[in-house]
Amino acid sequence: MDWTVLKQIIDEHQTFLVTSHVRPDADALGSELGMRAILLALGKEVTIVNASAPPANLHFLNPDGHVLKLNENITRASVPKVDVIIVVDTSAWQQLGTMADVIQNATSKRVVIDHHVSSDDLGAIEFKDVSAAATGELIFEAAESLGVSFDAQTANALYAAIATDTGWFRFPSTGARTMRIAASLIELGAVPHNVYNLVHEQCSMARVRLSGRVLGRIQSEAEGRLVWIYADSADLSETGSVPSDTESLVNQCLTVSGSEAAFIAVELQTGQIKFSLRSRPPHDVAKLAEQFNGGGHKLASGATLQGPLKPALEKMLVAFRQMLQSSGGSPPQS
Ligand SMILES: [Mn+2]
Repeated sequence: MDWTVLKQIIDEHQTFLVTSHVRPDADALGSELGMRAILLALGKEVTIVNASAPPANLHFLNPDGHVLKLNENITRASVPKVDVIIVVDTSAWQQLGTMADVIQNATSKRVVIDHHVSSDDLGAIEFKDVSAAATGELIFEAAESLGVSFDAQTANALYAAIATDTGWFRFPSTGARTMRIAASLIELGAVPHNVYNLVHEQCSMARVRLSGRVLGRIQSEAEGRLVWIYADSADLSETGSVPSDTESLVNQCLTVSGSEAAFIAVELQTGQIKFSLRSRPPHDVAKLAEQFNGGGHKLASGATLQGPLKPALEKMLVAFRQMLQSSGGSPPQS
């Protein structure tokens, strides 16, 4: 990636707003905080505002409250009018939630730094690399080329960004580049076991109970090539869990031998059904998600359908059967 244009944009402007997608994950937050550190080091003013708050297990990434939530920590009217808006870890209007409108109504120059396949034209100068395992990698590389180093707290945030987006360095996106950057972050003060503990080992009893209940009804389709689960509103209310407690359950489906694709459907309080979709190569669930106005990565994507649950599940099952039929994949072992 050539970062000279980014350097130029930063050199020529003074005020920046950094934002990312709704329901920000560690890559979104780590990338925002990394970008903030870069801009501060270069003497710029920067504000981070998102449409939604970080999930509880990622609050540790934002101990000083630098990541603001629109309409909660900052009113729309007080979002600063900046020279440049930098969008990290998404390039889809829909993923920006209520921030989409803020961006559209601003006269600021726009920059996108992202690694997702799905993308809209945000009218931005794009720094996009779909081969990057995380946007955090791109932020690290941008910092290197701009001659900026990170303190331990920011190194931890970027380590969290990369570790979580690669499933702790095991997804196919993990390469030598990923490991080199992770090593550099450790040298800067990131502590891997602390990050893992804070992200994954602070669960409520409700969350673990929910996972037992939901995984207890795991089902397969298409001779075991598709494995899927759902969580309905009773699962959430009776265990005392929240929708974000279902995160990562879908990955359990892909641990079943012979599985090539997986999904979880989660019934939200709004009545909408939120799907998280997973696949192994050569299947492409980003393309599948697009049928439902969703998107994401080839191997991990998402889409939200209208309820009720049952017809939404049926629609999704049809789409998966079609995908499995058309992209073949490995035949079951005999
Ligand atoms: Mn990401």
